[in-house]
Amino acid sequence: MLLTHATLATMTGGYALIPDAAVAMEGDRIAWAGPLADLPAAYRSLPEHDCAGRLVTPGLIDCHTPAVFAGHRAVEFELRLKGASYEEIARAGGGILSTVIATRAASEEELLAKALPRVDQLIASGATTIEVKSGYGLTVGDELKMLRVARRIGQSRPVTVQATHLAAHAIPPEFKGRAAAYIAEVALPSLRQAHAEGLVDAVDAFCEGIAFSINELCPLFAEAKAFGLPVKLHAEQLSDLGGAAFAAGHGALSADHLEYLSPEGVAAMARAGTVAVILPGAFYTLRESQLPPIAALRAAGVPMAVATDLNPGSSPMASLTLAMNMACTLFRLTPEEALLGTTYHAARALGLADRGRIAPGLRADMCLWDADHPAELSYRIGATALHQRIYGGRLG
Ligand code: DI6
Repeated sequence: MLLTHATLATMTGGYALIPDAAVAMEGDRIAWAGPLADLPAAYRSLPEHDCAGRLVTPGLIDCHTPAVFAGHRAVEFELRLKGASYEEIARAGGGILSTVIATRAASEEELLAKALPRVDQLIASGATTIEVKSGYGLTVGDELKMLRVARRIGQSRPVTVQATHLAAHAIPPEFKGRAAAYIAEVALPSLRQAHAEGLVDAVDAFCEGIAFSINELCPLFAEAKAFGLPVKLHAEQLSDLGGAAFAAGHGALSADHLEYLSPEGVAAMARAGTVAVILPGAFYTLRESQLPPIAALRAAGVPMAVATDLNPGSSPMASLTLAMNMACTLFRLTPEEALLGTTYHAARALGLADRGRIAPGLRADMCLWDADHPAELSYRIGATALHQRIYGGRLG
């Protein structure tokens, strides 16, 4: 297929636009991209799709979504409005653990049926690749169930799913006060089995006072390394436990949240090339007042990705363009940084070198927008300007 008359943001170097551009595709790959006037003769006879001047960007990538779960937490939303904090609710047995109870009770079929409409909303906001985490099962069987659902989402919808093992998300009541035992008896065995069944692409954990310490996570990251699986970490969301530097020391793909990130953490991430995944939906929902150190990350050259964190507790948000809007308004990212954050840098946060930009050899995942400038994607609040997606070289 050949796209013509596109206003092209390749994201290969910021969002400098190529007006009246063409993109030639062969199979699921991009063969050529540039000004239509320069289109090589070899591609001129491809079936043409006229973009009529629309903005064309790489397909968006949501690199942090615990999108598989049962139940909802609207009651906690009300409790927080009455003054309870996220941590208080978690410590009282609500929070993540309330979603765990509902998720354990749901079958694989039920979880898939509940997840697909959420994924459809992400797709409607321009997503062509999403990450899906486990982390609401917290038994070997239930973590595997969630990871199977993640794989089935990718088979059921035109979207690439990267499955992340997040058994170290919370300590279930049966392991209360025994974090190390939980890691040994649930997190590690579920990781081994998930790896053996080809269900896992990366390993994540929640480093926090209400979850796991660095020391408790060491065996998990060692096991991930033994399997050749990349690691990532929820770090410095509610307090500074040095999680980002720990993750960077393990060559992590990303450290995520980062509101309480220290200058040492920024420096460690810069050294390791660890992507900072910022999650404005959780910041907004929890009415957090501590901002992630965006200026320091920018100054240190740490790549910043933006994701929805689509989950029932801290970020019930299923729109990547809304996440971009919030990243700009709440965190002062530029619209250019926000778009890099849902394309090239999000791909890096997932360890995917074959997408996130429009260039020969990369996957032909793109979005056509009813917009003529990329800043419009971040500027609109809660309205999608998506006209059409191209997924693996196919329209639709
Ligand atoms: N931090 C988050 O924001 C999500 N997970 C995490 O570790 C929220 C999980 C939840 O509240 O259900």
